[in-house]
Amino acid sequence: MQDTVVVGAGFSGLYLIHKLRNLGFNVRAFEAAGDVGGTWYWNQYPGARCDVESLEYSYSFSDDLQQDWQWSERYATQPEILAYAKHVVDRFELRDAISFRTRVVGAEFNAAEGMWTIRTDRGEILRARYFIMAGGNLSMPRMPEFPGRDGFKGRLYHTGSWPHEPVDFSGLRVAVIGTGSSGVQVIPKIAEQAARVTVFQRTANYCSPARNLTLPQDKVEWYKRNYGARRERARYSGAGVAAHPVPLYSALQVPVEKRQEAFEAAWTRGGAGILRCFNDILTNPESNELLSEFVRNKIREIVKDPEVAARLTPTDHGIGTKRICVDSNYYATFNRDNVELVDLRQDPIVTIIEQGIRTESKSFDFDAIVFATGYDAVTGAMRQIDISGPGDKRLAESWAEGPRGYLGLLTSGFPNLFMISGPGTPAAVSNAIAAIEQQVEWIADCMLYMRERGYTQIDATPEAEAMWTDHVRDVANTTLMPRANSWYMGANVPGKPRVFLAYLGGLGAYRMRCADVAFMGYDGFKLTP
Ligand code: NA7
Repeated sequence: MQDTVVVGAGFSGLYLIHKLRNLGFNVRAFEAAGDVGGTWYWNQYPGARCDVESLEYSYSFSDDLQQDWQWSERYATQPEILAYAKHVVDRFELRDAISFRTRVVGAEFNAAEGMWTIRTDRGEILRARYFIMAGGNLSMPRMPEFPGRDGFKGRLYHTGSWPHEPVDFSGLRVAVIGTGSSGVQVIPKIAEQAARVTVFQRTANYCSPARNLTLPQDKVEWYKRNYGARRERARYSGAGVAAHPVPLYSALQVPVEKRQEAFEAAWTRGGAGILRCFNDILTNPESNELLSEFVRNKIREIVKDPEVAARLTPTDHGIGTKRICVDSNYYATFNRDNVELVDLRQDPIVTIIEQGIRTESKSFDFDAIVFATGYDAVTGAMRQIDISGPGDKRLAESWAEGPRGYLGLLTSGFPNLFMISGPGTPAAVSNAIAAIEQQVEWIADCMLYMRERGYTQIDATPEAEAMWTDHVRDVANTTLMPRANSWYMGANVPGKPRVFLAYLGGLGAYRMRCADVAFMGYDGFKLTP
């Protein structure tokens, strides 16, 4: 019998298996994909890469691993990250714990026995004391319900479930719907190949240039010599990234020319760190507007056709309030003759037709349509599973008004059901691997504590859960982020409750809070012998 069933074999699931096995727990993981890697298994679209630098977006738990692995670029490509995940599974001999191409479809908790009964889509039924959700926060691709979609005669793709064979767009007329991080990455690549690319944009987005490069050997060696200190700094930082500056000043506190200099320097450095060139970009509307306008001006400089530039220029939200995109040649791609931009706010899609897409004003013929339309983020993967706690309490009902949880690690009424990268944790707004490591280690310590003291059940108290849920909301409300219609707010999924899904207090502060709660004997949790 298993002690522990884990859903998912991405970076959370792999580290969980490794960590818990080393503590003597018996772990079985289920993974819907054909191999490990989670989001990096599914997102095999051209141009897919991480928007956190590779020397930071990697495990820190094994110094041998971080010393041996060679990242080749500043921002790792999807194939390189997938190769890394495969290396980890082989290096730590984790593969035998994982059942691939198997989905967990349901789970019920038996209160008398203190055990979960877990069902898979292959008809397997298991019992386990601990049930751990490691299914990822960007793992449920969303395909909007445009009428006529199934009647399209050409090829349909979603960036989040891309074929594993190469896709050749040469000579084809391709539509791309969506201009978030995935669209911004895939559009320049398709434009290099296809005869014509038509981009359907609902919301113009801010992009910061990646300034990607082959990692210089001296930088890699410096990092490896200093990995201990870099990782420690990342662990206690806001976003789990050591290289992000820790700004001291408000954008309004410095003279105009100094501010411009700082904006230019951040633009030249590239990456999401541009949001940290001052300490109030995400909290003060005036500061935010200054940086937003700086980037708008960059768009106007890069894009030659002023009308296209205007359509690409975000005006309905401030920079960083939706996730900033880290791009390579996105805006410049609109200077190509084979690329056109349709603004869906001016000319919405009416229907998909056999030959392509019809908007209010026009019909377009396409050979392929690429949906870069994002995910049912953070809660989507968990809500796919029919979970019921004691007294037949259903998770879907418990979360009807929005997800709840204490520290985002357990949700009241569902004992021994741990969540990684769940709602109310900093994972979605941090270097995900740094956030994952902290949560895996907290859960493993908790399971060890329970085993050593003879506890068999842990549950969040309703009071602690209510306090944390309110705190997550209150912290979000000190920022500008809830104002935007982002996936962080659930705004991209029709009918999803409008709740900020991540904890914005920072990874370091969250880590300390979790550690204090454990130190106080798991304060806010009910432990049952
Ligand atoms: P995102 O960031 O959610 O982007 C999805 C894009 O698709 C975005 O531009 C959406 O416009 C657009 N979209 C979604 N639904 C529709 C419909 N119905 N019609 C037209 N356009 C639509 O997903 P990504 O995959 O790009 O990135 C997800 C995360 O992965 C990213 O933030 C990084 O953390 C990595 P909208 O802005 O909602 O108006």
